[in-house]
Amino acid sequence: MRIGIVSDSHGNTRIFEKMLAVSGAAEAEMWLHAGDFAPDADDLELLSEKSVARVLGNCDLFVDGVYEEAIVEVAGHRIFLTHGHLFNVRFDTAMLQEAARAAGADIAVYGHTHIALEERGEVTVLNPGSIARPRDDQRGSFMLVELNAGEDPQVNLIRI
Ligand SMILES: [Mn+2]
Repeated sequence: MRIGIVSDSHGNTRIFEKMLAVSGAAEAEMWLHAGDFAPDADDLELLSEKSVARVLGNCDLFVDGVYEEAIVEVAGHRIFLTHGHLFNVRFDTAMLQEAARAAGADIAVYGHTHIALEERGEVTVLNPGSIARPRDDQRGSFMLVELNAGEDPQVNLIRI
């Protein structure tokens, strides 16, 4: 099963049209939005016609029913989704990995740094970078991830 991961759209929801036009993106069966801004996930839901799990970022105001962490169970995997600012991610992902392990997750997804990252270990750690305000490239980025039970996730980082 394919999922899409996006973060840090910061209100630039028009960029989702460009993202969804990328080959393969329309086949994502669900999306994760790692925050900043969490309400942008509503626009992504409308555009993609798929459900979008989301969490609050440090730039997000309180949104009813949206929290700073979420667990998403999909295709035999358990994903710990959080924005990252509460887990010292500008330093490293150790604290995030520990929280994911404690939650029984095999995948941790975060954003916040606006820098894409893929780390493989006991927990697979993924940051799609920022779709709207990248700090690691001129182009925004997102991820398409193939998830199958009992297999390591296959991760494609895509620049738009
Ligand atoms: Mn942030």
